[in-house]
Amino acid sequence: MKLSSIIQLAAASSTLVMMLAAAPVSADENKLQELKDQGFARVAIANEPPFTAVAADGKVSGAAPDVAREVFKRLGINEIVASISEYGAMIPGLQAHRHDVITAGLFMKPERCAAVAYSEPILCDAEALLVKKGNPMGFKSYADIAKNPDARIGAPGGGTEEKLALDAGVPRDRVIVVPDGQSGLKMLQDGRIDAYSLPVLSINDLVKKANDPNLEVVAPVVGAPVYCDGAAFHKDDVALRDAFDVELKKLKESGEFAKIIEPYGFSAAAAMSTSRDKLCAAK
Ligand code: 6CS
Repeated sequence: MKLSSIIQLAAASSTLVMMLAAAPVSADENKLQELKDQGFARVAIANEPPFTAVAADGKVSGAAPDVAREVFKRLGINEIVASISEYGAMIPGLQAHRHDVITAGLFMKPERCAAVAYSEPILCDAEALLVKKGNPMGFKSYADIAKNPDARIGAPGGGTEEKLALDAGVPRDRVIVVPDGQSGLKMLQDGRIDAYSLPVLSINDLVKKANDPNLEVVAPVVGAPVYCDGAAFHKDDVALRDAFDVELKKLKESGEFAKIIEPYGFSAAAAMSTSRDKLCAAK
């Protein structure tokens, strides 16, 4: 090869190397840096203990924000700033960039997995029904509620329990959207609904605080799956999600993950025994 050609080739390849070196970091990789510069991550929560909770002084706790806070700290993002949202509004809020991540016990299901970038599993739980003492209508499943034309069930708007009831055949006008646990409890006590459905740990927390002997918990709801949540990121923020997963894995392996979630009643083993891929594929 002539010397002049070798020189041209060398010049071309060094230009190429310089172009690649200067290539801008993709928007995806930038998101982590953006949050580090911002100093906090904006998280969507529901205020449904023990998954998520906001105290009277505004302090945010609950297993999901506590795990997220610890993981983000290890990523160099020292604070989380929470906003309360209805479950059905969380994904649209994330897609509209009003939140950086959903850390609320938003259970992984195929349709949600298609809309967000979930982390690996964090909090798992079965479903429960809160009913009057003695379970007078004999509910064991959502199908039982469907079969009784007088039965009304309360559930979070856009939540898993609302969809399970509708899918079991409960007509829309007998599935009552309930904004929060206290409202659901009151509606049941006042006889405006005949069952209130949330995950088992949420119902148990509500009953413990209600101190009402006329309540009974039906758990688990027969035929309903055990679900697990993950932190849910915008579809464009896969690099941030992957960085979150690296630190979440270390937390799980060190035993610190269990130390955070098990005092709330969650099982670290349950989350570590499954995966995002399995949960997102589940029917
Ligand atoms: O993911 C959901 O839709 C459900 N997750 C929790 C923690 N509570 C109720 C909600 O429907």
